[in-house]
Amino acid sequence: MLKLHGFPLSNYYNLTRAMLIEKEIDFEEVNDPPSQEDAYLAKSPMGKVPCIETEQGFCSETLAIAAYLEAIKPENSLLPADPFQRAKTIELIRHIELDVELIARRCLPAALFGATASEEVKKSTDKALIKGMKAVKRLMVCKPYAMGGEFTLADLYVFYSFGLAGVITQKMFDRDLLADNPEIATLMTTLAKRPSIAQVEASKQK
Ligand SMILES: N[C@@H](CCC(=O)N[C@@H](CS)C(=O)NCC(=O)O)C(=O)O
Repeated sequence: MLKLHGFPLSNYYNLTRAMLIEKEIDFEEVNDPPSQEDAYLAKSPMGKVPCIETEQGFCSETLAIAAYLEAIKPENSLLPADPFQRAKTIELIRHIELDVELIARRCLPAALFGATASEEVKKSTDKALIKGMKAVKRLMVCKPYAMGGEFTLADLYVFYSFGLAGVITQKMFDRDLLADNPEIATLMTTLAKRPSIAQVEASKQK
């Protein structure tokens, strides 16, 4: 059986758990926090979570894991069949990850772990986040899902990446990441009720 390594404090681990549930793929969870130890780096070369363990070996990076899962089980697809729509879905995912989540993460140690961020870092992060949100807003359809009528992998990124970026934005800049984006805020509420996401979120409370 496929094994998922990581820990539930990670939004990417939770995103991947929801993805496996959506695709109805059985998996076993292995509690593995991020680590720079050689033993873990052999599984995930940057020491990040999640990674999966298959009969052929380990694979890290959530988008790579998603591609693998789509290939081994095309049913319950989380990517549109139409090639252009599929490319647009991945385009949105990349912008969410690179231009919102990773930008917000610059302030993660200060927002959640008591570190300090310089005024310069705070200012440049806030500015880049506003730019990134404008970019993703241009791509998002929100009728009702991120890419339109179909629930896709992009919705899982919306929920888990904006969730984390929202917490950081509130703490660091005292503003609501989605204040100017009511359609995305409505989508977040819809996504919270999605059974796969609700199941993952409920398991975090235990
Ligand atoms: N690009 C990676 C991001 C994964 C990631 O950032 N994981 C975080 C936890 S949410 C982590 O392991 N951080 C530890 C580190 O950066 O060393 C993916 O798509 O899976």
